[in-house]
Amino acid sequence: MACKRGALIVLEGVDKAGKTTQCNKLVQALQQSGKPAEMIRFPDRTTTIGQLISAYLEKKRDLEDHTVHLLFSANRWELVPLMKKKLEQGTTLVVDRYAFSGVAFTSAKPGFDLDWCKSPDVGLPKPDLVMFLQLSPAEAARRGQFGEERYETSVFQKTVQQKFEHLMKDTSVNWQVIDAAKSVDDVHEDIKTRSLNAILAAQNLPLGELWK
Ligand code: 2DT
Repeated sequence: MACKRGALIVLEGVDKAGKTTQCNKLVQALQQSGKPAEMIRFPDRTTTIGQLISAYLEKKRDLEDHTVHLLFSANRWELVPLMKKKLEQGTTLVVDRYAFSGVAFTSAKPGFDLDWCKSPDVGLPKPDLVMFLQLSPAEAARRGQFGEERYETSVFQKTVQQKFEHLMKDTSVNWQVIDAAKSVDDVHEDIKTRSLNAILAAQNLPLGELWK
């Protein structure tokens, strides 16, 4: 029996914006309202590729910059069959970071061209909704120290933010900016409303292909 597909919903944003907290709360709220939903996060550190990426992020090993970019992309592609299966079965996927983080973080490094960064992710399942949790660097700093992992410095995060702003100009992607400076509960309500709308809109549409 044909069933309505689930929506692919992505949360992006700079560090400290509350992405992971909001993904968890959204999945819980959707499930409570009777909508099948699951969370995925990228990088998925559990796979063989993900373990390499994790060691890189924890500074336990070095990897050449192009190489690690392609590994992050491969880490998404390896999950695509499972993602498609879940979406077809009617499960909404709430994704903590996706190809946009991939492009924003690598293109924040010197010498990386935006189009080169996008190319390995062209054709991935296209999100029905991408919410960007917007937070000023000052507010991010008020939320506490950055961690010890690679990329967790305020200088690098500012460049990443600029790259995200550039990516958000692309009208082929359904970007929605969320004010992440509000309380956790207010941000959640905002995200939930937008997600329920996206789920309704997606159920009769085919899944798209990103940047194609
Ligand atoms: P968290 O696990 O704390 O979210 O940090 N990153 C992520 C990339 O450089 N490229 C990517 O494709 C993705 C998905 C962002 C993960 C870190 O890895 C960065 C922060």
